[in-house]
Amino acid sequence: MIAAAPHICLIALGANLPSPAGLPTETLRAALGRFGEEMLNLRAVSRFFRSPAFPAGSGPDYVNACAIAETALAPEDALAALHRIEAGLGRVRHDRWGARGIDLDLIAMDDRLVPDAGTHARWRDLPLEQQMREAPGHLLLPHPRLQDRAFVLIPLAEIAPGWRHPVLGQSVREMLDRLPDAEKAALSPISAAECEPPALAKANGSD
Ligand code: PH2
Ligand code: MG
Ligand code: MG
Repeated sequence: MIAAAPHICLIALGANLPSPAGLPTETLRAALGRFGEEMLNLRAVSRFFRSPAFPAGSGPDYVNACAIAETALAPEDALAALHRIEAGLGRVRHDRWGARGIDLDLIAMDDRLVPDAGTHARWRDLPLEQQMREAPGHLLLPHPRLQDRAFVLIPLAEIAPGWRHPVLGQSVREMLDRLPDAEKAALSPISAAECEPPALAKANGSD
């Protein structure tokens, strides 16, 4: 039997509280170390960045990063896998946008639009005030706020600058270029010694 072509997942990682794995940099490393056992084969990891919490003043600074993983899982199953990794690292879901010890967001899978163009447009265009109150009860891909978030686009531009948004038609690099300079300047890379990523899976290995 010929195996189905794997999907490329873009995943954003964030943490701004300690977890059972330790400080945010240690928690992100621990999360990345668990991808393989969830059939998410790690292919690339960005540097780790410190970024002020959004909305401003909502909590301690975050550590943010992005990763590329290859998987044969369907989108809902990849999301469930990320939720299991979060749960294994002590994530308890509290407030929307509240401080958290680990947050793993599925940002995109290939160039899929999930669930459909109309639903996606409604969430993408939601006014900020409503974004604070409403959360979609289902998976949306690409992540509806991707194009707005320097803390996602800056790390993502290190590993997937040419990935193109299936609705907006812009690459990661182009979306990043459109963000205000002040938002981009607020992120700073964390020294390599503090956040060395785990070894990547071999691209041609038996994983
Ligand atoms: N995640 C949030 C809310 N605010 N701010 C930063 N800087 N980084 C995040 O990852 C982040 C946030 C909700 O998931
Ligand atoms: Mg998030
Ligand atoms: Mg999340």
